Amino acid sequence: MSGRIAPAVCAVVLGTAIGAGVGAGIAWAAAEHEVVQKHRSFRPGEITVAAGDSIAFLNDDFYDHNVYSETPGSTFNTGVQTRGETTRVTLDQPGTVEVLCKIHPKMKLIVTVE
Ligand SMILES: [Cu+2]
Repeated sequence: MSGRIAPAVCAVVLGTAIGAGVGAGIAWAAAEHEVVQKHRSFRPGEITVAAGDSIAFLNDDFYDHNVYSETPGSTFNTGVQTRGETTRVTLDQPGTVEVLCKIHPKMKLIVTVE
């Protein structure tokens, strides 16, 4: 082999490192996801994120919104957001998080935190 590592060996080593990292709950690089509030609804209406990721809630609507969650372990309240405002929320607890708007009861976002 004269000092070189075969590609197949590299792939196995990399795969093992990633597997160990996930198993230990290590956050590699927390991602940010965007959810837009438009026409009195969340877009998208469902999103899957990794624990430790953040969601940027952008109000791109003609109305004020007030995003919140009362899901145990993932409670938050952005307060009233006016048009053009973005508020970031970090979700650390794996599970299903129900996100609602205090101003518009029909608005609902389901976040799956893995
Ligand atoms: Cu709203």
